[in-house]
Amino acid sequence: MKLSAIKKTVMLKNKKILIAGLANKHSIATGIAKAMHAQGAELAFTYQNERLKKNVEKIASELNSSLLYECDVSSDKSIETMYQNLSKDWKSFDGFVHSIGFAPANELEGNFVEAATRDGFKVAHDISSYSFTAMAKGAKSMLNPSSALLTLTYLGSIQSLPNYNVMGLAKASLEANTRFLAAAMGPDGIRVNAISAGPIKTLAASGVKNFRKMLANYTKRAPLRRVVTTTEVGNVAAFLCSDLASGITGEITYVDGGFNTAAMSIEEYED
Ligand code: NAD
Ligand code: 0WE
Repeated sequence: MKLSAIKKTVMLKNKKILIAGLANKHSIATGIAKAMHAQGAELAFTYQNERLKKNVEKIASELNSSLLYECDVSSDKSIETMYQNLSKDWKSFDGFVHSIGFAPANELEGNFVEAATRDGFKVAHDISSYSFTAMAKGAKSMLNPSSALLTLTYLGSIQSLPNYNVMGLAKASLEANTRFLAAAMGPDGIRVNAISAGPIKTLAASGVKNFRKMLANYTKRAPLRRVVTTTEVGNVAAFLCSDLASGITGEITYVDGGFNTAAMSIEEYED
């Protein structure tokens, strides 16, 4: 057979993927959902609360999905109910995307030592890291072999920067979580990975002091001299959840225009 006669296919054909963490059209989860849809995935969505339902419904319908479930990851009961409801529509599925992070706003401003509180630490680690484990635990019995789980992290896990504070600690935990989940679920053929995305102006970033200045700084140092888009993060997410990435697990993949690889740019050096 001629090579050109080989049937071309998309990366996520016959894959059912659950997306958690979509708040609006700017969300990283939205970029991921669009990319996965473009690669042929069937999608289902969770939303945090009634307030966000309409937004999620609109984007889901544009991506041919009417599978929506409420899930507040701070509650085991809410996660359990979500999976019970999902199981009525999907007997089994092929993975989920965890695009959820939260710390109380007062933790994300000013000197780390002064801003840190026991309760802020607890909330940040609970919502931003433990929830990934909790979602994996709940999904386990429904996941097909060759499933893939994915979460979103940030450079603040391995390098300090102003204001990110306790979220840096929570992301370090989330990355370790990714490796331990990969080790625990690998024997069942389930892969677990994280994408470390560069800064993107989403809802979670909109309240952050001097975020625009940070982006300007970023575009100076990043080898690509620009910020990344949710589309670019989405495309890598689609790859990592596809069988093309069947040999990759427990990894943190940077989608940041190379920022983490550069200590200084020529512009910074010469200024
Ligand atoms: P976003 O505000 O669009 O998404 C955050 C989501 O977390 C929201 O959908 C919100 O509903 C959800 N969430 C928070 N608490 C929850 C709870 N208790 N239960 C269920 N859901 C809850 O912002 P985003 O930037 O798309 O963030 C998605 C992920 O990407 C986060 O983990 C964030 O840390 C990570 N990330 C963001 C950036 C960035 O610069 N925007 C960079 C790297 C990583
Ligand atoms: O992970 C994030 C966002 C994290 C985040 C943002 C908020 C704002 C609103 C977590 N919790 C909250 N809680 C709120 O009440 N990012 C990677 C984006 C981000 O946030 C920063 C950053 C960057 C980058 C905060 C300070 C400094 C840099």
